[in-house]
Amino acid sequence: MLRNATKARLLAGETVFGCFVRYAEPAFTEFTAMQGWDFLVFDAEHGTLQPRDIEGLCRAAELRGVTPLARVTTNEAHVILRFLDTGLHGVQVPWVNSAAEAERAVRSVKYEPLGRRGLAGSRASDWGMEESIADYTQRANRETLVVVQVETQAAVEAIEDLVAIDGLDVLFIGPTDLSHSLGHPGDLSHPDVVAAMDRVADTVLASDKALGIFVGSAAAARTWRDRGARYIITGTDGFLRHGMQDYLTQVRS
Ligand code: 3PY
Ligand code: MG
Repeated sequence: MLRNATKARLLAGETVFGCFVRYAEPAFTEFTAMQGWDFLVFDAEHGTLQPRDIEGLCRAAELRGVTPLARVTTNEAHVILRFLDTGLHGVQVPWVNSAAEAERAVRSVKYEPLGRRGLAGSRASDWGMEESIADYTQRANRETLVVVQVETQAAVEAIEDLVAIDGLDVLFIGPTDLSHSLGHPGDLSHPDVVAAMDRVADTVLASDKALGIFVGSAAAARTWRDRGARYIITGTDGFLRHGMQDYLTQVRS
């Protein structure tokens, strides 16, 4: 039964912390969920996760009371549908560069009258066994989180239009792709990249949408939290890498 605690916390003005997961092993998701995250984002954009994997990962996250989301591969209705049918509580859509693309993402996620998401019995609707399909569609429209990634120069230039789109919950800065798009791949502290992120942040913070961002460290998370970002994601790989390297450095010194 879909009850999106992360969306409820965002609507209450709170800040939520999440983590990308790229591995298809449900036990790893369950273990990660038990660390106390608000939400996990199964990353199908970068990596090998498929909807079939994600259905199992959703169960593992729900079992531990953590909101399951996925970053989908692309902004296409038939692709987003296959992810959402697994029972995800929302999606994060990469490379959304214009108001029309943001509207397309919302239409793919929402049922009538807000969108055109394909309707059938699936895990998302408890196969129609818990409530009527009509009630399910209205609940899904309320509960499902829509996050779009702002990670190109075009998206930065369209940011005033993007924040005006109904049905979007979070505008999420993707710093790495943004640096690439601006001609400074990987240089997140280049003045052009900083200026672009500032423009996006200021515009989103002045709107009724939540600001999201990817961070590589707790220090960066705190900086963005203090600035007003309320949907903050890091990744499991950084923890694994630093923990392992730290251990090996200590035992070999
Ligand atoms: C980026 O930095 O491009 C991202 O998409 C982060 O998640
Ligand atoms: Mg990106």
